[in-house]
Amino acid sequence: MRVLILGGDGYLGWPTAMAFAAKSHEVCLVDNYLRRRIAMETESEALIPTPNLNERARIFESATGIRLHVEIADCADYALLSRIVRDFDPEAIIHYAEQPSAPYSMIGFQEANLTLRNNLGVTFNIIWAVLEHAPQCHIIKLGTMGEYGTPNIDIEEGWIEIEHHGRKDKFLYPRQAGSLYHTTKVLDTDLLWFYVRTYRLRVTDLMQGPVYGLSTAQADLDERLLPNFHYDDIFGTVVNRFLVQTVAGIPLTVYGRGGQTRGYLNLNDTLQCVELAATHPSEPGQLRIFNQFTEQFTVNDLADTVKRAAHGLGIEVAVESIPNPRKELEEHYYNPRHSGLIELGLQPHYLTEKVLTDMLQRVLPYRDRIDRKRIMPRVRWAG
Ligand code: USQ
Repeated sequence: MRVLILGGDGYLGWPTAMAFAAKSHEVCLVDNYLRRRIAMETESEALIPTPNLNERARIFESATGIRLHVEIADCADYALLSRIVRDFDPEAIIHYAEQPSAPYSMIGFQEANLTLRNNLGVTFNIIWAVLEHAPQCHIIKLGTMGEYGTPNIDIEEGWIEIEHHGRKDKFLYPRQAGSLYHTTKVLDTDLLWFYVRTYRLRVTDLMQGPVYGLSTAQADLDERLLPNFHYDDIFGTVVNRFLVQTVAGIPLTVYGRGGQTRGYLNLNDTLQCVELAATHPSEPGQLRIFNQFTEQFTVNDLADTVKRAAHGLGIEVAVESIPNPRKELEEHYYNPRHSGLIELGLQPHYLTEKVLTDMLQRVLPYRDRIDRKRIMPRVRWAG
């Protein structure tokens, strides 16, 4: 299969590219280094140095003999993206090319504006490049569980049937996100759904929870192939942050009461889910939605599990509740369905103490690179 990966330099894009290439798919990656640039601007660079995309592709080729096509280009530039789609003629596009940080999107006008324009603009350009040059291509869009928010009813897989005054119909499940970043993902969904029902595009929307992990079959071939691993308050996700805090001897930063429940997944399960979606494409005119996570827990549960894993390695870490910089419920009902990907064949890797211990051991050699000023939240949801 010819697979075009947009946002190929990212935490998920890079390991996805290597995983598809290792399975003999032809892979083209596109990235404009937006995340690297805004991570530098906000003093939030990744813990482990990562070579640029062309260098990573060369290292991967010398380790495996497999060539990746790399395009350093901005997907928000329609002429560039449309030329790439026309020339590569993909059978699947995996769309990660978005500003992915909720805190970044809440800094102020410039950052919110960049997030809105980039995320919506790129999604719109993909839709049009596919309509014009590859109408059979399957678009796999990374959405987020955060689009749903934390409603006080069960969360369905993307759709809900509603009975009203004796009549029934099926609608997108209500979405009410908690940051501007998450809201851009809601808007993406509406945009895609309009073009799916009007122009018969084939789309899969993967509503993903926070991802953790470093190690994948290909990343383990060479330290320089590891994904970008952020631990800062802006780009770091909570599990990765807690592990780095443990190694640095900093109390784990539970925001507020710590009852916030989310659905989490291992990086290797993201790779499986995206591959399952690509090898089982949607039909023309179908917007297929999966809730992409394997297990759910509260931030407090997570902190306790990390603390136990650290103890097993002889590291004692404290857990500390700090004022929540975000506006979110800190105790709430949370019951999202997530059976679709399991039915397609997903075999989950759960967050065991062994997984955490392995990750702690990978992070330990980088202890001296941890910048303690990047741990405490620097961005607050104002208002
Ligand atoms: N949290 C803490 N302490 C921390 C960091 C986070 O208690 O030091 C809490 C947050 O308040 C939140 C939960 O942990 O309740 C998850 O936060 P996160 O920073 O790991 O995840 P989030 O900002 O929601 O965003 C991440 C990715 C984003 C993806 C999303 C999936 O950055 O790209 O879309 O996870 S989800 O959360 O399901 O929307």
